Amino acid sequence: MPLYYIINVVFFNFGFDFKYFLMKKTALVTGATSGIGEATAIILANNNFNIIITGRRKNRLNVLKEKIVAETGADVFCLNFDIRNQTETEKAVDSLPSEWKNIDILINNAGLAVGMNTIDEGVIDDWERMIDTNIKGLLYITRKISPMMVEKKSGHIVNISSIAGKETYPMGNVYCATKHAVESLTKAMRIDLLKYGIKVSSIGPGAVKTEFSNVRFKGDDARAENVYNGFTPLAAQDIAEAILFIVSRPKHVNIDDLLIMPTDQAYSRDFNRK
Ligand code: NDP
Ligand code: 8X3
Repeated sequence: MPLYYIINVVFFNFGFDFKYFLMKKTALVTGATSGIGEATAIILANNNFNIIITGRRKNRLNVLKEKIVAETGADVFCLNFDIRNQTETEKAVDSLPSEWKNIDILINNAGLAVGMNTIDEGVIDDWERMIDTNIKGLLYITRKISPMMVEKKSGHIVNISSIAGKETYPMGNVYCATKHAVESLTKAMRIDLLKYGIKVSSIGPGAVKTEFSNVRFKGDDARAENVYNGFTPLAAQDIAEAILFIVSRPKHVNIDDLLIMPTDQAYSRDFNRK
């Protein structure tokens, strides 16, 4: 008789279906309220994962949860916090019910670019928002989740880097530096977690049409739209499909690094605009 069946019978009276948690893996996706994170949460839910979705916009989390539950039948848990705040991040993870703490996959996706200026005209607050989110936030959540993976000697961390983590382009200074840091931290995590059998992967997209440019240009939507003029950018779904590929490889296979570009983009600065 399968173990989940026995446990289910035991817990049946409490109305709790343990079968789910024994058969499905759990993925935590940071920054799931839009773009790549949202598409990733949906595709993983469609592929037998239960999902923890995180972000600052609580209403968006609730709407996404309803959609995923209705469309996929996956279980979804919302964690509403600002990843720049270490205390909030720790409290959010601590607040997970015990059956949700068995996290198999951490998708470190929450991130942003703010502003585009030369270094001499840089806005300090923009710099701090990028450093606090893309580097420190990624570290806070990883510091919280990785010991759980170490304890069970399995897990997979997928860091969302960028072409900006491989190259530096004009006025991209601090954003590029944060994504170079993500590349470096990915390598460091892989070395430190190697002996526990924990996989660490990095995925670096070129231009993806999400809310990224609207955020970068602080709500100047016309300027944001202009970024994608005359060529076909990647869609969030393209990256989500690659993430699904990465996390569904056999146990002995790790995808270290995946750089994904629009066909119409070469490196960070060359675009085939019609
Ligand atoms: P979006 O702006 O569409 O999504 C960003 C997500 O990050 C949102 O869910 C947002 O949630 C979350 N986030 C931002 N700041 C915080 C914070 N302080 N606390 C918690 N969550 C936060 O952009 P993308 O989907 O494009 O970006 C996702 C990742 O992909 C980022 O790391 C980005 O750097 C990277 N990337 C994007 C590319 C692109 O061209 N779009 C290319 C290469 C990499 P909320 O606002 O609700 O908190
Ligand atoms: C986002 C892509 O080229 O705007 O990371 O930096 S780019």
